[in-house]
Amino acid sequence: MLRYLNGGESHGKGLIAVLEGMLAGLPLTVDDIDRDLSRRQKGYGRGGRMRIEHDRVEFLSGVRKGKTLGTPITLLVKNRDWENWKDIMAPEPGPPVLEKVVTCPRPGHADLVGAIKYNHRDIRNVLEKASARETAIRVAVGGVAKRLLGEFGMQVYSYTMEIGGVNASLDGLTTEQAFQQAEASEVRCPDAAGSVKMVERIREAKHKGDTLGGIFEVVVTNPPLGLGSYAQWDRRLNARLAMALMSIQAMKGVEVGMGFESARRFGSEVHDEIFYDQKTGFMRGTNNAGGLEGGITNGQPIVLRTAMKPIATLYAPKKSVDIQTKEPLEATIERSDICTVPAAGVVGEAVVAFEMAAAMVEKFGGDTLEEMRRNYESYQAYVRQF
Ligand code: EPS
Repeated sequence: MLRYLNGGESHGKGLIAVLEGMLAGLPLTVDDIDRDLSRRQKGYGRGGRMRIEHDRVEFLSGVRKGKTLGTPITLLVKNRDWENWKDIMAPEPGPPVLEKVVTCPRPGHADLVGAIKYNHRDIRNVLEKASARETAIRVAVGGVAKRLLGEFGMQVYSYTMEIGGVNASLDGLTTEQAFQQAEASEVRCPDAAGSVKMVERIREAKHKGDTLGGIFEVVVTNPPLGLGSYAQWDRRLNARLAMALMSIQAMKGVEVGMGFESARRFGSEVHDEIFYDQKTGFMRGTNNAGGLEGGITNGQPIVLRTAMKPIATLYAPKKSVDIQTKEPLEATIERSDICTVPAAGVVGEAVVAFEMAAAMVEKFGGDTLEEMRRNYESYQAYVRQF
């Protein structure tokens, strides 16, 4: 079983994760992970914090001389901003730093529900872990997972489909091309004209003191047929992937393949017909299912789209109520981003990669990479002759 836990406050010393169940013998370096950490920090619409942080991972356990040991992998991403927050965030007992106490909850954030649930009178005790800063360590975990998937020819891509109602056109692009073009765009959108309009829309939001959400797509290429299962509800891989994506801060919906559009069509327009060829075996002409049927991968690329709401921290704040005085107030203005859809795509890749790696460990098992490879290859030979 592959699993992880993470901890860390947004302005604490750093973020950590313990990833347990990774096989021994997987080649792994910090560079594999730092690339994605820096991709997550980019994107037009990011706020001031990203000029402070230069996220890098450190392995505290589980990796030796460039290979995993099969023991828990402890990952650390330090917060540079900690230097500015040492007194405010100090673990030692002491009086609060009054000017940093937050008493006005932001609509749309975890602030109010978190304060009531945990009986915090300083909302900072809520927002520090609820913060999307956490996504940095999730990207680090995803980096390890991607390394495993890469050994089995799987790639995880993402790109921006929509920001604030402006869509991208992906007409005629392969997934790889869309990804390459997205990497060159400051909003991670494959469509150059769409990118320009998205940047304009973010600029417009910034000017108004507002924020914007959007939609990103994650694609996993070359998955083996047979990950996940219909045998029990919580083994359905589509459900696990949706949960992983919905667990990212600010996500409001997930579509698989044709998704919501399939609800508007006739069955004959939706289901992917089955063909057979001696050389390649079973094939499909289309991929409306997004690579998942019955909660199981069908060998086609996995296609997932996720909707992100606009960030809850507005420079032109909305009405709220002070939790101490009960007086109406305008929600606290914390430093914030305007739009993080480009970064959210990178986080989406990571959480999807983790679920795929967990499904690989579940199906092919083994304690070492070589053992998993043997199991994988004999299974693939079986599938080919079925
Ligand atoms: C966030 C608020 C901002 C973002 C942060 C998420 O942080 P700060 O208040 O320190 O400027 O920059 O995102 C990150 C730090 C990050 O690494 O993505 C929030 O309240 O959720």
